[in-house]
Amino acid sequence: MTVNDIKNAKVKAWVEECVKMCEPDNVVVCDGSTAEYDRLMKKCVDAGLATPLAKKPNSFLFRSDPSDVARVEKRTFISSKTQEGAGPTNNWIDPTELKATMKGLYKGCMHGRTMYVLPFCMGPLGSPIAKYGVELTDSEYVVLNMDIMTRTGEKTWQYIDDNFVPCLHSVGKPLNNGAKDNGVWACAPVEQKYISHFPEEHLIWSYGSGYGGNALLGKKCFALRIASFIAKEEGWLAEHMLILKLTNPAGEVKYVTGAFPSACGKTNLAMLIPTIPGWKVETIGDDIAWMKFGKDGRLYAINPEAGFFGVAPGTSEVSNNNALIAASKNTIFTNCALTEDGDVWWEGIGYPAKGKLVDWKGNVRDAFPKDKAPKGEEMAHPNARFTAPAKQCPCIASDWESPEGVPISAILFGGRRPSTIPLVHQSRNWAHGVFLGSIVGSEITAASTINPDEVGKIRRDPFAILPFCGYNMGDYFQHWINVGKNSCTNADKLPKIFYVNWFRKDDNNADLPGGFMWPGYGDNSRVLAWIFDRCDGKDNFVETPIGYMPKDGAINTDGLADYYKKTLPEITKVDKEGWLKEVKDIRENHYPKFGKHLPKELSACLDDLESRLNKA
Ligand code: SAT
Ligand code: MN
Repeated sequence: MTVNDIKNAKVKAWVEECVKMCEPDNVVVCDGSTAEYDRLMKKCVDAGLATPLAKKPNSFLFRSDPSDVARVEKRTFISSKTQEGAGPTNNWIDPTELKATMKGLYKGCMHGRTMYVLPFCMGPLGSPIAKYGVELTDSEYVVLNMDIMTRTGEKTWQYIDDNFVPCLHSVGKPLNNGAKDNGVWACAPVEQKYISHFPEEHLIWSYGSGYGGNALLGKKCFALRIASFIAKEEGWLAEHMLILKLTNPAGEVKYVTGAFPSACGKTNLAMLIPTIPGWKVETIGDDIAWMKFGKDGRLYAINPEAGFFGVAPGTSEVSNNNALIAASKNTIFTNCALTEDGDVWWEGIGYPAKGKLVDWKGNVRDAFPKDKAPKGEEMAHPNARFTAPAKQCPCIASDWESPEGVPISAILFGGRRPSTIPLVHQSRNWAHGVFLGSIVGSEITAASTINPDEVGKIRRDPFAILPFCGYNMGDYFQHWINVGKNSCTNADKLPKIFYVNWFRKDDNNADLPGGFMWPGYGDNSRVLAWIFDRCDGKDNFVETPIGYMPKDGAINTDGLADYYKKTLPEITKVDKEGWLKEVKDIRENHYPKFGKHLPKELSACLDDLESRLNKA
């Protein structure tokens, strides 16, 4: 198929316009076949950009440029017509100005390269919730990853109409006069990177980065930033949430979504292996949920993605064996270390490496005797990733591709908070739940910054969507409030909302591995079980100033190490002083940012929380 064969006139005209601007040497319309995947991968291997892994069938390792290892939030723009439209938490440039700047960069940017035309679907093909896009890119790496992360290929064209989302991407490194990449990852310097969104036009322009969320435009750019804007217009929710299926020992099923910032364990939670007998967790999605009300008044979620772009470091047999199996074949690894016997290795993989390793920068080094390297000297970049097909996950739910989605009973919010926030608490009602989402904070991780000095600082990340909200965050809060109001006749059908924190720390307690007061991973099933029963209205809670919390003995502790049994009371009580500080920070530093866009329901919740704490 060639560009001339594209039936939709709008798509064809847009592709032709971009070809004229970017001036690629060739244009290829992708067919999504295995033969095409193999051909493009071979091109990457021959060019010295990818290494086949002897130990993992049909799997390859890429090393990116050291400046192109994560999303670049400072270079990410929500270019709505007005700055108010983008709101206080997004970078904004006037769309006319931004387009002029970027057109200057795009002019001739694909010299010496091929432009790939890649039609894709976010969501199960033909699902009433799914949406369609076309990505134009000059990166084979992007095509290969999009093949895993989205539904692509010729069959997609029949669904693509004038509502498609145009996604233009270039690595921003033209090869003039026969220049070659010579095995070096192509990208532009940081100040020339632009990850731009024009929400009113449902348009994405990305330039200068080949990495993850900057370049696989179906993911953060479309499925979150553009989709959140569309969702507000259309009355649904596009969220940075995992989706899991939870079955209790009686065989009853509930579906749960959870919003956590990047690299806070969404993939691990979505694939958790429960440590309490009789419970089962299966995966629907690990990063993004699109939720719409069904005819029965319940909220239904689909996973718009088809693969996992998971953080590799820290993934081990203990932390997430299901992810290891999902990524054991047909997987792309990025910025992991390479072993002598042709396998990947990373910090926290669960065993020390032997002999020599090629680190993520391409240097050959002696393996460390332990499975952890000093900060800054890691063999794998802390944001190294695996891109694996979701269907390879051993715990993928049988209904993960259900076109109408799965009905959601509970929504979790969480982040990395070493103090104050307890293990779990439940909101009193929907508006209070929106309040909890709005105050989420977390330590910064390597996924959200390319500056290692920022890692570990706490920032507010409302709904874990701070870097991914395509419009004014105050209006986004209001949208959530409205969603609850619109279904007020069905308030009992709305999901229940919880705030969890697996990351409380006590650095003075030598018993605790890593200083963490809760084991996390499979033991989070103990909290999920409490949440499950809460959804059924069981009497397993106490009322506190911050919401409903587990009553004594309501969290199953069978088989939990003694030192965690000792920390449990501490992390399941209200830290009054800590919360009063929290209230002060929200009142002085967080909420004022949103000005008149802040819903009055949220200031009311804040006042209410403060007075309840003071009375306690
Ligand atoms: O944005 S990425 O897709 O690169 C990963 C993440 O930050 O969640
Ligand atoms: Mn994410």
